[in-house]
Amino acid sequence: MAYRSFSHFIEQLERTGELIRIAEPVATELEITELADRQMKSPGGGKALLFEKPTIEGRVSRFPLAINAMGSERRMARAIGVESVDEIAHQMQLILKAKPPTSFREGWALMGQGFDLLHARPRRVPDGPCKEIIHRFGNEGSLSLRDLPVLHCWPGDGGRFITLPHVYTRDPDTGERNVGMYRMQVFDGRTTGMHWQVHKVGARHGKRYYERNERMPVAVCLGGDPAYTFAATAPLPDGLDEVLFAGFVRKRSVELVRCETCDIEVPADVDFVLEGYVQPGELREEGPFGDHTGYYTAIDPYPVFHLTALTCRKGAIYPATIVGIPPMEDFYIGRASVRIFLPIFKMNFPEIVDMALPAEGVFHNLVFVSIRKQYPYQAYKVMHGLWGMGQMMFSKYIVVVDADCDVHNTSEVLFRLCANTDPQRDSTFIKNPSDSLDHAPSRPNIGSHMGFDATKKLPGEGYDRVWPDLVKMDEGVQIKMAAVARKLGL
Ligand SMILES: Cc1cc2nc3c(=O)[nH]c(=O)nc-3n(C[C@H](O)[C@H](O)[C@H](O)COP(=O)(O)O)c2cc1C
Ligand SMILES: [Mn+2]
Repeated sequence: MAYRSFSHFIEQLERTGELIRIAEPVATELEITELADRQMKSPGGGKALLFEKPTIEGRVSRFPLAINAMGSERRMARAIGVESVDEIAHQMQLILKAKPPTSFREGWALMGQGFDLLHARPRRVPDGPCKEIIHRFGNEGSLSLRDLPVLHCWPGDGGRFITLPHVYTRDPDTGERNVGMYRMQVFDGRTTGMHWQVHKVGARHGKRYYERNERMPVAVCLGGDPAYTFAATAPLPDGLDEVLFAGFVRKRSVELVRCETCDIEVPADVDFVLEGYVQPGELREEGPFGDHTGYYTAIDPYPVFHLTALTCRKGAIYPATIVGIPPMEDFYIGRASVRIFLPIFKMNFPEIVDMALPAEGVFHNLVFVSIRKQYPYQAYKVMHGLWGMGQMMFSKYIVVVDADCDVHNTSEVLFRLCANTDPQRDSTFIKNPSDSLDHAPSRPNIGSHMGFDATKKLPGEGYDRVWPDLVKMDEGVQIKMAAVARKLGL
């Protein structure tokens, strides 16, 4: 099911008891973070919160603020219109199975055909609700970024940050669109930072504009169908359009309108559009920011976004999230991506049974993969494959276990890791790009990664003893005693 607007989604959350409405004024400076963090840290991710009167330096904002709207398994699934994220994963698998592709790219191309079948290609429309109110800069009384209830999230933050932006850019050579979620520090009413990290597609587009010495049109959307928000975070291969992906996920074509002051198309039904540009070469210090890693990321130079117009719909709701010590809302967003893209990983590595990125690892720090192992060193083949695939390149520790281990049970994986490895024989170090946010490597953006083969060792792997069996009860006895236990009230 597709949502007509972000507020439509919020209404649905409220109707199903997934949202708490807060009528009293609460400060965008630290206070909203504290209340949201309590929800995010409570079992299963707590509730979504709708602050009707967020305050900005003591003034009540003219826009309400919603936070933690995708911060549970159920809300994340509802955000993309399903009861369980696995429904989308299943559809993905059906598309991939229609005609077995032979490469990652071909798999995506095939998905593109699937989009067609599902009428998910975007449609151009002349106008839309996102333009109900238009503020061009320079006009008297126009809205500015200072009117949005942008959070100052943590005490050590360098300022206010827009935390759920969908950043639309275009490849100047091919015209291909990209949408990524890159946080934006508000410097003043009409300029922000643009935190696209060096490995991200926005940064690649920016570099091309810089080389061509051309001003780069950029549009930033907030709100709308939460499928757009999800698509902006999804680790799609460079060149695969997030708008197509959003259309596929929500099973409805995304309607696009052209911006008023820049040559970019955006979904017609988002809550806010920040239109503007990045002047390649212009950098400004951004940060610090209490980040996904649970630590503050340092001040660093990043491009600057200049606003030329701000448009919004009537009744717009400002969407926000906070990041910090896990688990946070982003865990559920990332987890949905892993579920949905698992069929693609399996297509490339048919031995993969399941994969999990536990919350403690904050996305890429820790990856658990279970495989059906057939030949020696297969675990290493899988690790190296993953390290070569898109944003999986950042995976700091990969632990490979056998198919009968539940990768979603961290304690079971740690048990296998400890029991089944000889540390020197069963580990490998590699060099790879590191996540820009990772403060541990000696230099930014590069580092070492480590893989553990915690699978049962095969004869060809230098192990010439007899591998023991796991201690397990006989199934017949289990069934019989389960009945006895019930009778005895055990
Ligand atoms: C809440 C949230 C905030 C994020 N902030 C940033 C950010 O500031 N910079 C960045 O490069 N990636 C950030 N990401 C990750 C990117 O959105 C993600 O890697 C995405 O796949 C990038 O898209 P792209 O491959 O089209 O560049 C964030 C993700 C989430 C969920
Ligand atoms: Mn992308």
